[in-house]
Amino acid sequence: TRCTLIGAPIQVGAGHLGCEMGPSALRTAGLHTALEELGYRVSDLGNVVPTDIPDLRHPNGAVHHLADMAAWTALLAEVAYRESEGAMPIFLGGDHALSAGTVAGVARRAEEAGRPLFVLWLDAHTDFHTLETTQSGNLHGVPMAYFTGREGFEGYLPPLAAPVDPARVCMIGIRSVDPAEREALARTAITVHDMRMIDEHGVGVLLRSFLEKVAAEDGMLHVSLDVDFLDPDIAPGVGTTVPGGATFREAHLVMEMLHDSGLVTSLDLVELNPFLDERGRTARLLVDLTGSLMGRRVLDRPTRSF
Ligand code: DIR
Ligand code: MN
Ligand code: MN
Ligand code: MN
Repeated sequence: TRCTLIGAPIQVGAGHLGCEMGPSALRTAGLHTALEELGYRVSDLGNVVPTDIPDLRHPNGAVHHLADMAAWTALLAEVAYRESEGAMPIFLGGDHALSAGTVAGVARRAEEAGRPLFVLWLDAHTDFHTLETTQSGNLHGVPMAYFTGREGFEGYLPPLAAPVDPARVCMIGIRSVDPAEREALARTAITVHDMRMIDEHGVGVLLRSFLEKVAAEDGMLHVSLDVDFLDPDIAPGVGTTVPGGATFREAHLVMEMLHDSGLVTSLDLVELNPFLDERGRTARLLVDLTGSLMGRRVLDRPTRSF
């Protein structure tokens, strides 16, 4: 099997600078080698960066860097579509605004393959704002609304080839939702598992029921991993830490179950901010989690301390 690394150093969707260094930190932490050790043929395309930034403004004055996000979305949708044939693309972020493009692109690929696309969203946040409802104006808060086809993006972000059916989206790890997002989510079929659900049922039970749905429909599965899904104690390298996140083992269990399912066809690693990290600790954890997602088992983990 082949996997393709694609750096997407977008940082203007977040409220802090630094995600631009994310792809470099993931490479430095040994992502390429970790995948090769698991038997994959890995190609690294380097970083992609958009060149034509359109002139775009939105009536919501809080919104910033909309033109940049539009250009990134168009570019990444194209790259994700192209690279999701015959290999598994792994997108190295960059902030979560990049998922507007990556999910749009793999959704187009799935539609062409005649298979439904499912999305597993591992995040403290739901990222379900529209350009109207965002108060921070940070556009990493809107990708979920965009690729599920919510209204209000027409004329701003590229038209979607294939919107993702909200009934095929599952969010896990949620613990910071703005009022406008909460109201909008209540009117969709998106499955939202907050941290309390993890506490009460265990993450394995929640994930298993979603994976059964994906398998039953022979779906493709895109996984989008936001660093702030993880507890800040184990993953400090992110600009939007929220207390009470997934533990080390909860996160690895998710990844191990994803591997066993054999369903994952594309992956985003987003929001890593190396400027805020502690000597590469969060970057190494992401590489390790990717290792579990790609087949490393507890008994083959290298013995090293964190
Ligand atoms: C908040 C935080 N909902 C906002 N969002 C995200 O700014 O819209 N933080 N995605 O990582
Ligand atoms: Mn923010
Ligand atoms: Mn996010
Ligand atoms: Mn988040």
